[in-house]
Amino acid sequence: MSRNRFDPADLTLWPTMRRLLRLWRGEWRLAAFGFVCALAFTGLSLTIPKLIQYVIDDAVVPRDRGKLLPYLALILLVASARFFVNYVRRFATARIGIRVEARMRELLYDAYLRYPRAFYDHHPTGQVLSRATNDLYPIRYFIGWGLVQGAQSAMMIVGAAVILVAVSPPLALASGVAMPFVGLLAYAFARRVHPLSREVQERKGDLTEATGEAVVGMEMVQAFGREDDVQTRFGGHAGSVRDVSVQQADVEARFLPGLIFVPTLAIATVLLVGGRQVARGEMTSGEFALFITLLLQLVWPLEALGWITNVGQRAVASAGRSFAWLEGIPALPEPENPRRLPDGPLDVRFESVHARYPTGGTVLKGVDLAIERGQIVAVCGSTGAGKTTLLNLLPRFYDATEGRVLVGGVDVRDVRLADLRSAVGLVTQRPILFSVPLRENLTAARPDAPWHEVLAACHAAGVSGFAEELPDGYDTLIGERGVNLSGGQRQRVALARALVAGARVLVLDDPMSAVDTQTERLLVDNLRPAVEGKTVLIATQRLSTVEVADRAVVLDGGRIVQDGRPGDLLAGDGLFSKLFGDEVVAA
Ligand code: TTP
Ligand code: MG
Repeated sequence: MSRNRFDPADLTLWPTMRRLLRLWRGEWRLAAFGFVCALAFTGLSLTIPKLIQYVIDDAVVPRDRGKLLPYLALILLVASARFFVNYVRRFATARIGIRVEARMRELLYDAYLRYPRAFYDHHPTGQVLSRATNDLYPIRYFIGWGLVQGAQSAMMIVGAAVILVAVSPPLALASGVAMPFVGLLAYAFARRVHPLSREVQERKGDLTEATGEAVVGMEMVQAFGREDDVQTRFGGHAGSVRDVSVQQADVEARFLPGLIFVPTLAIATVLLVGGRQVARGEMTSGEFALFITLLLQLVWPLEALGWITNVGQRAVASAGRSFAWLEGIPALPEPENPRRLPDGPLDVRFESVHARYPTGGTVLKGVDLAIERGQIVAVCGSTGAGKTTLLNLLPRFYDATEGRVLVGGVDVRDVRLADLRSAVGLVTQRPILFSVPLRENLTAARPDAPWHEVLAACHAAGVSGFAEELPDGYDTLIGERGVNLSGGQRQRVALARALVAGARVLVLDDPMSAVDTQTERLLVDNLRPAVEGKTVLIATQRLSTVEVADRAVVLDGGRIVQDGRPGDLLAGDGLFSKLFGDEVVAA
């Protein structure tokens, strides 16, 4: 696969441009239309100074009033045509830019959905978000405006140069000398101002993030009396937004007057040199006016070229970064020849499984564990022992670095992800609920679940008790804009959601840590019949949960050090009885 041979460092100018232009492909009609409009615009723009030349030489100087009106009408006609062409061109090209940007964004979102969990461990959320938002603006700007505007500017400059040289080569040379500086100045300006405006954006982002953090953590801030600290930090961020904005304003103040000044030098040259030529009769007054109007008309195209060069550089840089993610970060690989999971209950096997996080040491160092179909196994171990790590291998949130994980006798890497994840249901340690009605949270994994099954799951998971007391029952909106559930209630909703999903292997990561012991007992009693026929792995720190299990295993030092019936393990003097012995005494 070409994916493996990809090196983001290869994304220099041309490879990136090629990829960008590939996103244009569907837009060639609009693009061609844009370029035709640009050509027409250039032609019409160049016609106007020429008409001014004629009106002066033909009507004004000979004082022929009768010819003024027809010339005026002609100039108005050309100007209107130019207005119209410019108008439709902008509609067309803006669409291309917006569509290319949208396509790029879709590609990124699509990739985000497929990236393995490890990707999100190593990329700050802010970066992931801005790559698909702010980072794409230069691309839209360049594709939607820069390319066609650049072509139009180039045509304009060439056309004007040809006309000027044809009229008077020496004057063209003399007045033209200053003009390239307009372009250079515009480029220099863009080069300085763009990083600053980007930085202003970033600092504003920091400010927003800091404010957001303070708002989300307001409880902590107020509880620990950290208001002054937060205020200082906020002040620091606000100050740097101000400082960079001032720098940006300074750069603008330094360059913008220059951009107006340089063209006047060219005009001065025309007045000086051209004025003499007119006086000596070597040039007509009309030609003199042609020079001045054409030079004035060149100012913007020259500035635009300098500006576009810089926008292009930024677009290529930002597109390069996006393509590097799109092509350089492999999604979790899907098997080339996927195997089907057998029907019915599934067994689970870990075969000398090693697992390590890219940032840390090896967490699992050879776990061997075979779980029969329909068995309930409690995975125990002190905090940080690797329970979550072990369970996360089943839905392939991470892959084992060594060894194999098998579900129904099939290596999880040989099953299509969608199949695997519908067979393996998961309740994570800190479950996330969506900001939608409770009903939709419950059926998130299986929207067409029959309502009686949902109710049964809610009964088993202890949701029914509190759901009926919510303001709108099962239709109550959950989350920031609705009702906030307690930690234990959230866990129970997550458990019910996993039961509704109808997975054949249930992976429960400390599902009742936030539930009081009495409720837990009730739940545990309800749970057994609800998971009948399913293979269940429960990571837990609670003896009352372990007691529903047919079997308990203890993780320590990256291996399974104990394995047996919970009652037997408790009677022994291994790690298990150390972990849970106190609870028995307490109870
Ligand atoms: P866990 O597998 O999270 O340990 P645990 O689930 O047994 O602990 P708890 O009872 O508190 O839930 O972590 C094992 C080690 O792996 C620990 O040192 C932290 C590390 N780790 C990471 O580096 N990255 C991760 O994403 C996770 C989950 C753990
Ligand atoms: Mg854990």
